[in-house]
Amino acid sequence: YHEPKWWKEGVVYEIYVSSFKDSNNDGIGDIPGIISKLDYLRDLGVDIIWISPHYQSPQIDMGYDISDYQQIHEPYGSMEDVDTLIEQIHSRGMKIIFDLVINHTSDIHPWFQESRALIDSPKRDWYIWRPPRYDSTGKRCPPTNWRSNFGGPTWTWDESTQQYYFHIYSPGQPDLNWENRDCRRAIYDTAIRFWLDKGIDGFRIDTVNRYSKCSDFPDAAITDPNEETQLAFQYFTNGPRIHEYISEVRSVLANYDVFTVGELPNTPDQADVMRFISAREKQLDMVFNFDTVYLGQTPGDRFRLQTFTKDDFKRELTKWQTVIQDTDAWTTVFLENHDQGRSVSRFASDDPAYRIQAAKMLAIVLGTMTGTLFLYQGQEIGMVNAPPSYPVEEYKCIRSVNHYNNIRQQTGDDPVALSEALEALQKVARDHARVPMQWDDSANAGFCAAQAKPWMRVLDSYREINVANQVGRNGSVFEFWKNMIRFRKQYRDLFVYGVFRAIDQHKDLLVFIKEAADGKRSLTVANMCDQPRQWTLPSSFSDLKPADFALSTCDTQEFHHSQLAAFEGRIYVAGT
Ligand code: TEU
Ligand code: CA
Repeated sequence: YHEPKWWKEGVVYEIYVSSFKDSNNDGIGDIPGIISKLDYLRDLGVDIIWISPHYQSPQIDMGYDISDYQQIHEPYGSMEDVDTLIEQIHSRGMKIIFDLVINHTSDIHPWFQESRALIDSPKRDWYIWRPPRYDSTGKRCPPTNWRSNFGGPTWTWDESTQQYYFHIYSPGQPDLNWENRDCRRAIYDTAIRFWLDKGIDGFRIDTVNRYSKCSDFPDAAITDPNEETQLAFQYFTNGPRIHEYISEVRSVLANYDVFTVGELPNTPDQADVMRFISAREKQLDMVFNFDTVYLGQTPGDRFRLQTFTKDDFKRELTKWQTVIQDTDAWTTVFLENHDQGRSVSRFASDDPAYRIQAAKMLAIVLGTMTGTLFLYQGQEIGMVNAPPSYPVEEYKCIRSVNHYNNIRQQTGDDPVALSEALEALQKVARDHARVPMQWDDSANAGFCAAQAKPWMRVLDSYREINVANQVGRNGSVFEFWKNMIRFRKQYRDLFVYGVFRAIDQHKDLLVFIKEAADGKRSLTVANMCDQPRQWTLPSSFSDLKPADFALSTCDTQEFHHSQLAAFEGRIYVAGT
């Protein structure tokens, strides 16, 4: 049994501010642009809007490098615009959450500037500084051999004070030292209380399990002998004081009706996850587990592609459904965000012959799963990855650019290695989610005016895949999602809160049952391949009536013929 809450039932929609809607034609999405699309989101059935970081930032990592927690990134608009956004969202009965990025700041944040200025600066200890080591030849080396998330060492040398500072991400994102109490207090006041007092409804918490680092900073085992740095997640993920810190954050939030959803990278162990999400632990309300979206990538080496099967997909996608069942924990349901390629391309098919069916099939699967449902902008119209012909210069993400440049350097521009690198970008780069939203079929897809230059190139697929030709059109992906969301809310006992049971059939089929406390039952059937498949009704549904056939991705009138078309999905609801 899960206690009903607004943040469990609400459908969350992530907006990537710079790519959603540009209101003043400087090529960068902005807050007024978001405001102009609120009715569109309301119409889709969105309840909660999460916006990517809108704070002042040099944008080394698209705003996940904050230089002032209380200022707005200028191209996005003013504080007044943000106040208006909050008010306009609330006046439509929706909620808004912000991105909370407090593992690190930008290196131009005044705190870091002060910290780096002098070894005995009062803020020196607000970041993580260490003296160098020297190898047998007397060469200066970083304090550990750890690899950062965007490539290269986790340490950057500071010439003037002759020490290294620590960063899990880029050198432009130094990690805050959570061991320092004054530093933690400053975070709570400036990054958290300030915005709660403006009336927002919660936070998506960036990389929430990395505040506490191991205390002794040992070298990592050498798993890549040819590399200068080694995988070292275990030394800066789920460290010894992490739950103490999150308890503190929680107590700051205690007097507000808000919720938290935290990112939980590199935490495969279920017991570790439960410590974050079990209600009695009083930590977070839910987390994003990345096991599904990591499929096809190598842990710690995103662009080293791996194959995965439909069984892998089914297993990872549904794992938390059963884990949370008999506990007081809650979970999330999602396949996309600003760090991942498009779900239709990665987990179904973006072949023009199938992509509409495929997008609807994924909608049926996600829309009937237990947990808080998160959609990412463009997912509601079935946007797909950039094609293989998208030129490498158009990839802008720091992670993609670093990777490609590394391969160039390491291989001396070897054409085979470069084409492999481009292939990896085409599959799993973060850029696919960051291209402009496709609003209509005018030049620049209606994201900005034709004469303006969007900060990232618009995908050519905007001519076929756009909001204008889907809203109000029968059979479109948008109308399907809208219907699905309405249906999910109508049967929230089943779909949002119900008990999940997987039914093993063919490897290409995902079949599961949901049960509500009052005996209502639903059956979700999805064909995940581009060929028709036979299926059989589970025995517990043998009394199914034609009227129980609730929703299908196909215009079929037959209610349970034994064949599913390519990428067909269906839902049956019995016992109403
Ligand atoms: O992502 C966290 C993040 O990138 C990793 O922990 C990720 O799971 C890992 O790299 C796996 O390969 C957040 C933001 O969503 C992302 O956009 C930021 O770049 C990052 O934090 C740094 O703030
Ligand atoms: Ca703009």
